[in-house]
Amino acid sequence: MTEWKTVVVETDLLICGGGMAACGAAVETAHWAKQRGLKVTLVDKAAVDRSGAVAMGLSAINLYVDLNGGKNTVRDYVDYVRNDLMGITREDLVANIARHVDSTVHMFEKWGLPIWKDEKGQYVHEGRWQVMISGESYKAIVAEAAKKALAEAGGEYFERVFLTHPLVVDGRCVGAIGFSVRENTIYVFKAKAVLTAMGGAVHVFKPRSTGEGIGRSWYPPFNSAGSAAFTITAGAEMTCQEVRFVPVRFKDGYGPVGAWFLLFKAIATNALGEDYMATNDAELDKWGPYGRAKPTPANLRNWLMMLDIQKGKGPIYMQTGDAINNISKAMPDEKSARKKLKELENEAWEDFLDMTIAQALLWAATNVEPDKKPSEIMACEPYFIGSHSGASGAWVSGPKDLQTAETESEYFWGYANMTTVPGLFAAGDASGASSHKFSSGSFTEGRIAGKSALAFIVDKGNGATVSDAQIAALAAEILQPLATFEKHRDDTTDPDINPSYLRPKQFMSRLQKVMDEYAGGVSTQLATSKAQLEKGLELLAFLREDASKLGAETLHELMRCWENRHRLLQAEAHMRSVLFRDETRWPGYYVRSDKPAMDQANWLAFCNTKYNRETGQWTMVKRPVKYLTSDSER
Ligand code: SFD
Ligand code: AMP
Repeated sequence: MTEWKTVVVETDLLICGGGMAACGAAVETAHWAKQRGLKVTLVDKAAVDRSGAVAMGLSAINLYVDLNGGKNTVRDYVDYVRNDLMGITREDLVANIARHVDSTVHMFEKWGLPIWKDEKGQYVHEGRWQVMISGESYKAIVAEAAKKALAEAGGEYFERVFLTHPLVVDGRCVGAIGFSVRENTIYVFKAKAVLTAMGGAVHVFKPRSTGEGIGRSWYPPFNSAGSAAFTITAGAEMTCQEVRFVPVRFKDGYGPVGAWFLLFKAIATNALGEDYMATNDAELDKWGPYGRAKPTPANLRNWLMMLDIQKGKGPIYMQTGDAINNISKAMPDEKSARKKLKELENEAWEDFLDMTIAQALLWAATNVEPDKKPSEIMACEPYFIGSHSGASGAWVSGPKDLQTAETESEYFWGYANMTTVPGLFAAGDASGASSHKFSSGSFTEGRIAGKSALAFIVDKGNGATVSDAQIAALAAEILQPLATFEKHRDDTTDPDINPSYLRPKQFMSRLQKVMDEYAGGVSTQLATSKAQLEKGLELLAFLREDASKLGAETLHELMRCWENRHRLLQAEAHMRSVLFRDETRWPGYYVRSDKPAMDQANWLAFCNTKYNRETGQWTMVKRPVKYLTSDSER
């Protein structure tokens, strides 16, 4: 094998990832670190300008509370999130983000992000919480601010370094290790505190896009379970690993629906032209206090749609033409109606071009004129994402000042957003049970977590030193796939078919097949059961055995190997949590066919899990859901 070198970087705070939460942490901590003479280092597997979920841009900021506008309160937002997640929410975490998020949005605007304004100079809202942006360059704008802040504070950032493992000594997280995806270099980052913000997990489940469309997904494929694997491996308690997110999107291009439903007030119908939300309305009574919540929780909106598909009433269509024509026809005269129609048409295309360009291409390729022809929508494959309408992530401490006498002993352990591993913090997709943060909330949570990590550093100082032997063992493990491929590559004439190794794509296909067929993927209409999950876990154990036989031909493939090892941990945490939660709480995200109803008496609780890296054992534990106020106080 070619020579490899090892670079050791010493820092105070290590930020893992370069997405929204990481950039938030960089901007915030650079300010405080400079005052304290501390060093902040950020590490991204890609280039920060275009990395993570916002790489392509976005067309809306989905979380803006507008506290100063006075129309909403933090409590309103917390109620919205709690209802949308069928009661399973850490209100302290949601409130902490909601009370700070507006200042984040104002910062984005100051840095040059164009936010739509009406004639009175007010933000144009998509819905109650969402504001419209011309956001093709959203990530580049945010990245520029983060990099500038780091530079001014004497910090550093590393791009194209893929982090594989946390460094844990005596139970405290003291850094991370990974490798460059461009040159033969192992990177060791030694830190006093570590913030993980490496996004969610895509391609754990088999995607709908296969064959010529393979790789296309709603959430970015480069979010490959880095956060989950990092915190799971470190031994942190994880939460809501069963709460996957299944978004409804325009079919095959994965274009967003929010602007259509909220801004254009469109209705989606079945193939018979029926509004499934109206015709299936009675179903909502089955889902406890949440079925009648306003707005209807996202998973229940999916579920009512899926019921029609099961009845043979699909496909489902977004009635784009009706929506656009209804708005333009309401104009006072024909000339302004025509003008409005053009304006709406522009906005519809911009919505896709700002954040899901492939959908615009698909529209163009299939001659779609949105004012004339409806477009098919469908429920996607499941994703793991703590920042949108799913909730999976690490179990983190809340802020002290928001705790009540009932919550403090359960939800607070010293530093906001610290996981149960001292020195390891999490934000954005990486932290669980605080959904609906979106881009602005993730950035905000990064700010909160970063500042809290600095407080930890100031209080606790140095951790134990990671030994050279530990580093050498991890480096050997990281590079093993290259050695395996090199050793056996000439054993066969076709490098894809070899009894001594499997390539990362083959590994991923096997993982996805197990998840799809046994854990409730799209081919089973998101349904699974105890027996299916048990069988799936048996198959995952074999896959885990084969993980040590992964082979990599190039650095890029080495990254693919580690992405898939990360996905495997996310998959296992998910299956075990779906098995543990003995009910169906989020139909539309998944159904436990053997337990098809919600069980408020036993399962209004968090399902948490912990992994022991030495023994490979998982432990499941139920944690209580405690709200900040009683129903009568709201
Ligand atoms: O509506 C490693 N999101 C939307 N948010 C909004 O506010 N408005 C919208 O309009 C949104 N829509 C939307 C959204 C996302 C996507 C993909 C689409 C549409 C098509 C959600 C937000 O984008 C999301 O909530 C935040 O970005 C989450 O932030 P964060 O920081 O948790 O994750 P990230 O930004 O993806 O960054 C992850 C970073 O980690 C790096 N990374 N680095 C080193 N080593 C490893 N092993 C790593 N693994 C990953 C990544 O490179 C990246 O830098 S709407 O349609 O839903
Ligand atoms: P999406 O494009 O589906 O990610 O949605 C963007 C935002 O609009 C998110 O905050 C969603 O929760 C919200 N949203 C989308 N569709 C609806 C709907 N039909 N009713 C209420 N909120 C919605």
